[in-house]
Amino acid sequence: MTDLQRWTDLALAPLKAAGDALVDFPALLTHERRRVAITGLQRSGKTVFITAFAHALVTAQSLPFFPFIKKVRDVSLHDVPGLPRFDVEGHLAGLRADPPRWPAATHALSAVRVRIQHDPESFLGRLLASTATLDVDLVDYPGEWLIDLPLLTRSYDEWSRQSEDLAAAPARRDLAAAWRADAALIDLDAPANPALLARVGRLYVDYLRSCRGERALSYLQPGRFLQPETTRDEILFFPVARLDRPKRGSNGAVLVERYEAYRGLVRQFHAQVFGRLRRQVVLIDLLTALQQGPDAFADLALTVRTIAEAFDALSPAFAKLLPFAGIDRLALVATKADEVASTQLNNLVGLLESMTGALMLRDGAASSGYHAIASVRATSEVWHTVNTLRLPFLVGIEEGESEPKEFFMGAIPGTIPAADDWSNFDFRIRRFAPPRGLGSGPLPHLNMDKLLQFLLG
Ligand SMILES: Nc1nc2c(ncn2[C@@H]2O[C@H](COP(=O)(O)OP(=O)(O)OP(=O)(O)O)[C@@H](O)[C@H]2O)c(=O)[nH]1
Ligand SMILES: [Mg+2]
Repeated sequence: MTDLQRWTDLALAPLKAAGDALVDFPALLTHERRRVAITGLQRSGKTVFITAFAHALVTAQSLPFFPFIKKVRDVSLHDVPGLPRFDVEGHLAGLRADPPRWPAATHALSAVRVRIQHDPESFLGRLLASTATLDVDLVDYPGEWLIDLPLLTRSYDEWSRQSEDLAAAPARRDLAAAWRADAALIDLDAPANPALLARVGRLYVDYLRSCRGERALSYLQPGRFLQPETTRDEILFFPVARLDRPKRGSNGAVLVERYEAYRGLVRQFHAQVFGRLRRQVVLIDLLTALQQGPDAFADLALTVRTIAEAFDALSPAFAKLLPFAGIDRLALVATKADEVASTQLNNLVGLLESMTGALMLRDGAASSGYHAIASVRATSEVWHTVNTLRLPFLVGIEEGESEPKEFFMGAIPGTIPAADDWSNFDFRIRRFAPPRGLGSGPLPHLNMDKLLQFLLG
């Protein structure tokens, strides 16, 4: 496939998805639609974030919270046509239960439209209608799907080369030994042998799972193979970088066909979630990666950068056809910032900046920013004097415990640590249960208001 064909192909799907935005034109002055795409790897905090974001918008009516939207009259939740409803109320009920619980991991796509009705801001808008509408569409999906976006810019052969290189690196070599040994024996020109492909495919899936389970690595493709229900034998493929022109019906041809079929799913996902993207939030669980050590941290950095490159590569094609499809605001967000003391927030942002770096902000968005947030703040802070030093302690209930305790969390680095420094950390991350006794009012948070302002203002 030539680059041109590939781009045209990629551009058409989002255009179809954007059809309703185009026919909306007469209402544009009084009816604005913003799609905020929430991006993040698995367990980075997307579902909690979307719940808190939607709830903050709903409760913001009663707060002096919307300096950026004049006179909010009503905020309501709606379906996004064509997508299952994201269950804001259900997730909130879990957070407010006794004992409270975080949402379960996400296994499918869902979305919610937050409709804000307010006084029109423009002169022309005021002439046309008494109320203006701002729709904010929030889309949730399993984090594993995100890491597949780079496949849209790689042929099977290119993907295979990169995947084999990664599998040969020290952090993965031992885990990859089984599938690599068996894949090397496959005769790619021989007539397809489904049982053989399934066997190596299964070994490859085991490899991806142990990279995640044992090493906390995140650059794991195809991401859907990590989900329990998507690994039927007939869809499995794995990298083999010595494929030239596969013969029809051969093992090699089947691998390429399956790769292309899988890319169809990724393309559909990209169109549904990012097709009309204007504002994007990239959620990153930096603290967990930091805790896991240099390999996991470097792998997360590679993942974030590769996804950013894929966005870069994917957006210009349809931005040309659909001028308002480009990203105009990008927020890079370190989540779960309530797992460190408030004195460490600057370091957390610094670390995020040094990890994602100039690459993300190169030519992506008109306006970008780094943030450290807690969507739902699970800890509070107290200060004690220890040996004449004033030190902050976190107070929270650790996951699995029933009583709150105080924890001294220590310091986190403000830039990527040098190779020798990793062993000197005394930092230990803790998982906290959601706060108890949440009522119907606004949720406790850290910096969500600033992020909201940045995204919607
Ligand atoms: N302390 C704290 N923990 C959080 C916060 N947000 C998320 N978490 C933790 O992170 C976990 C994952 O959050 P989710 O929102 O489910 O993450 P996700 O990105 O939707 O994960 P997938 O659905 O698996 O892709 C939660 O179960 C919590 O343990 C937060 O604001 N503060
Ligand atoms: Mg989720």
